[in-house]
Amino acid sequence: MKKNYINGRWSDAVSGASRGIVNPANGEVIALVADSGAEDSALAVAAAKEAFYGAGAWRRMSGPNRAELLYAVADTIKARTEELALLDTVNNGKPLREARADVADAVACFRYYAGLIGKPQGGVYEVGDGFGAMHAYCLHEPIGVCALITPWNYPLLMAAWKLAPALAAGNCVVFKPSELTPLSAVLLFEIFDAVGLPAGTANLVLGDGPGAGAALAASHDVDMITFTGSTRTGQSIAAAAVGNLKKVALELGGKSPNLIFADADLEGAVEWAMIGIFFNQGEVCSAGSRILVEASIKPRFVARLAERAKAMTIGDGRHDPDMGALASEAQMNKVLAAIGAARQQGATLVCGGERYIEGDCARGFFVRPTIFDDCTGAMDIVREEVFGPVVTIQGFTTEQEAIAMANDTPYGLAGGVFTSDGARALRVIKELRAGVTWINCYNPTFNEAPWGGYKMSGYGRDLGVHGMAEYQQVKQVNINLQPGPV
Ligand code: TXE
Repeated sequence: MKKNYINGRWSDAVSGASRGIVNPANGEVIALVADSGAEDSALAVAAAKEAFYGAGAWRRMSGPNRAELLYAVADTIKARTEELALLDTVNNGKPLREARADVADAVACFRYYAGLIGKPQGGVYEVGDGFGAMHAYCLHEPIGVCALITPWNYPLLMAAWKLAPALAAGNCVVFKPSELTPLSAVLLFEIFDAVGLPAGTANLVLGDGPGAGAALAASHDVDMITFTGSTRTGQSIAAAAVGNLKKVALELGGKSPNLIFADADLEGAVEWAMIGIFFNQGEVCSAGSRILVEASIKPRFVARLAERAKAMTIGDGRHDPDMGALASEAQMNKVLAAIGAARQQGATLVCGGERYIEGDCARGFFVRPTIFDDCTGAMDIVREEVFGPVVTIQGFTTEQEAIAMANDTPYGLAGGVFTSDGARALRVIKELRAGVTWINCYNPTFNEAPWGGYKMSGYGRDLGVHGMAEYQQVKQVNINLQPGPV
């Protein structure tokens, strides 16, 4: 039985409840984990609070020592790559090579933030002389107790995206992974324990959203909450956070446009569009799920994309197919329902459109790569996030029309443009209301660059120096340079 990690000790849920963790490739229960509730979150928050405001071992630790521990975390993750990758594959369904790439990214993320510790921060200001000669500077301080809640599509990587900067900044944290995919997080916390993070610095609560998660959002002892997941849950977290005005950072859903102009390299655009929508089974917040393609090349583009999609291998992630299982039965059913609604609303099914049940896959939660053509902006399949291997195609004739269609969404996480006209690429990107954009590529993500959305895709940024700043307060210090009466 996998347990919570609170105040440096492994513990069962207070209620004693447990949950079976399922391999979505075959429906088998592969582990039992603590199924925690609000009372467990409260214990974890109390431990983080004492560690931060009481003992203060982590925030008072010198920068180089804190960095050394985070480098040790990175080294140990790297050394245990195969174990971690296999856990994410059997728990999430993704192909093993993609899980290995996630582990490599997680290693790089811990190294990046360990490296940021001690880099110049803040500023020194010449200030007005209304009170005589004065001088000001800024301190960047940890926020305090941070609650971090992550989804099930990138179990280890999302943990790294949030834990690495939060810890590098000197905070004490309570981490709640998705109740569906907690296994790699448990191993990550074994690594924290092994490298010797001070007790209470990083706490792990295994439980669901309405129980363990909502309690973190509502707690008045949590100073900041950061969340990646659905827009609806993000809204409920933001509402609960109002109670003590804790800081909130949200990375939410998307319905991101991928614009293909007629002058683009067609083969390259098709390959990137495949990565844009079918990588990680399409369970990617930035997925290029709306392809907008110039009418003159649409038939050729769709034919080639369909040819590539139909050729994809599907299967148990451990055998490294092109595409693995969706993360859960519920997610598969959500995707199949969206496909059914699209057909009813008149979208033309080009390929896929059904559950994949060949061979051993009949027991798992697989969906064939699906392309819908002749879509309109009024259809649910174009408006709502599916979070699966389903892409819509719409045609356009002018740049203006393409931009208007791209921005016709409540979301604003990502977007891409393919063209050989450099000035047009820059023009279009400038008009896109989205936080993450690509030119002549789609989906590559880097620890060094900020990640986050506009509009209902949330606010705040993961990664880069912006990601570290999210977990910091800024304090101004004003110094009177001439003691004595004003
Ligand atoms: O997400 P939830 P679900 C989208 C995607 C998907 C849909 C539903 O469209 O089909 O959301 O997925 C925790 N207070 N994305 O229902 O509920 C929960 O325990 C605090 C996009 O699984 O958002 C888990 O840890 N926490 C996305 C996390 O929220 C709560 C990734 C995500 O679950 C909570 C995932 C509450 N009241 C889904 N309720 C992306 N942006 O990458 C749930 N949680």
